[in-house]
Amino acid sequence: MVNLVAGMKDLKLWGQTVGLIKRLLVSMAAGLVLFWAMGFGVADVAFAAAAPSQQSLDIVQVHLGNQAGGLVFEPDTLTFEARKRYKLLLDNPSPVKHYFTAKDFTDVIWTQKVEAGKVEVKGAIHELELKPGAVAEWVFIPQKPGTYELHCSIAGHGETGMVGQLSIFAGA
Ligand SMILES: [Cu+2]
Repeated sequence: MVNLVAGMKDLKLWGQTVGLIKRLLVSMAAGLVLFWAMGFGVADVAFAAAAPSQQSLDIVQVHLGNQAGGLVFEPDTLTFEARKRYKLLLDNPSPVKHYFTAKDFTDVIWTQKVEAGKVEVKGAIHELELKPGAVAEWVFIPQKPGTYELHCSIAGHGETGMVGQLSIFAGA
């Protein structure tokens, strides 16, 4: 799918989104078996069509824990607009490791990449573990409006308040 996105960008087809979607639908109908054989779900193809990689990027920062060792997400409530592109900056300023676990949320976003250090990870991601001092960037486009839970899956952390709420609202 990354190659597909890059290819579309190269061909400067993003300005013709409607035509592109029509063509995608036609090619999906004609070549559904091929898409599946290549490992692309129909949903992934649709997400790619809605994900122009040069679209503007809203930056949102979330700290996992704090320097005092608090078991919290700061902030713990985030709101996203469907079909906008976001860069979620995660860091862990605390002395212990934490998880950013939000399975239902990650099921309804299209992840462009997760970048940590010099590594970029492509494709679906369900949770990230950040060791003390770690930073990661998660670039994605929310798709389905709703309210989804966030927690840290380290034993005892979610139970003592390391939880949050991720909301997606329908855009214009
Ligand atoms: Cu934690």
